[in-house]
Amino acid sequence: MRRALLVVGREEDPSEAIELAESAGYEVVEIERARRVGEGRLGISSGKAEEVFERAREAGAEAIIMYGSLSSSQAFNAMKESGLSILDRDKLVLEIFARNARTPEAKLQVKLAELTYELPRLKELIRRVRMGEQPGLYGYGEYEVEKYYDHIRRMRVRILEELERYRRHREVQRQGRRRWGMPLISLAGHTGAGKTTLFNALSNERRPVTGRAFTTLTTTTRTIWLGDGRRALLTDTVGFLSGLPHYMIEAFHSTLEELSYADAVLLVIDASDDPEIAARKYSTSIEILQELSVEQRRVLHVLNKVDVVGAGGAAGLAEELGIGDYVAISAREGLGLEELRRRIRGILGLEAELPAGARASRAAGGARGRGSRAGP
Ligand SMILES: Nc1nc2c(ncn2[C@@H]2O[C@H](COP(=O)(O)OP(=O)(O)OP(=O)(O)O)[C@@H](O)[C@H]2O)c(=O)[nH]1
Ligand SMILES: [Mg+2]
Repeated sequence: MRRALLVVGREEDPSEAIELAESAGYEVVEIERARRVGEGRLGISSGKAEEVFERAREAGAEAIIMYGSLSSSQAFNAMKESGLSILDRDKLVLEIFARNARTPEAKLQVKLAELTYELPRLKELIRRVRMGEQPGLYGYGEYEVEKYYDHIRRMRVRILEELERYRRHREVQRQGRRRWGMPLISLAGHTGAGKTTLFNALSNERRPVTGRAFTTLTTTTRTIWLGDGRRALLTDTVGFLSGLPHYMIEAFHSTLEELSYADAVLLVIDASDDPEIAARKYSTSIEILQELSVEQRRVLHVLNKVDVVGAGGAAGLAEELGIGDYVAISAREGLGLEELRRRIRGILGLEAELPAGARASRAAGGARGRGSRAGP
């Protein structure tokens, strides 16, 4: 693993930063706290920067992760003065994407995000070469750097065209599936919520689950049984992350678009998170679903990992997040899946509508039935 020094804001909880750093293949050898990441000409105050660069060299780090957003010139200055590679949060996420992209489409999506990240930085480089501040890229001068910039721009356009072909292919596939008449269900939620674990549990698949961020970058679709002899198609997709810049979400558009067309969306929430972290992840998820025009009535909230927090813990979190209606499950332990299937049938309109009275008495009967079975 590559060694990195991590810089976080003074008040910030470093756990997410450490998780992402590890997911990108870095071992965090030291954590430094700056007043704010993203200020001054070096991304942190000059006094602090001097100290951080020194510590990083002493610790044998090859990279400094400044956990925030750096402008192109801040990143350049810090790289020049420290002699180490400098990553901000976006760059760190891009490295995770690059490590995890397996399919041709995922690789193109990641490339698109990387080039979009790169372009303003190249512009900054060109500006500096012009002003005679910088020798250029790998020793090349202004003309070569500008040519490189144009090359990147053209490459970006080509990738966009290729991705559009994938998107159309997906659309054709989707229409084919519609013709079979099977409802489409999509998983959604923050990275690490347990979407793939749930996907595997419902479909008897063995898609990779690692515990590192962004394990899943492409979609997989399988037929699942919903009980009552009903079937549906379930799709696993890329996870969300709070505070991602819009262009990164845009890059994964054709993958995320699956959510727009789903008849039901299972919004998976990690119930074992601290309420504050859970709240941030939840509001990010809701924003992205809104952006993808997913209607509320198609969304089923699924509180996962109840094996860790228990039903009471899940209920407490649901109340904090203002979620009135949810299903509590443990995807890993297979708890609550029957109820989940029943609720999915409900959202898809596959349950015969019972008059309210009949429903209440059936529910009461069910409860009595369970009670008597559990008794001596
Ligand atoms: N305790 C517990 N852990 C779980 C449960 N479900 C998933 N996990 C763990 O949570 C981590 C993330 O699970 P994944 O299924 O990969 O999560 P994901 O939402 O697919 O993540 P991305 O693919 O990165 O978006 C893994 O370490 C799982 O073993 C659960 O019900 N209980
Ligand atoms: Mg996954």
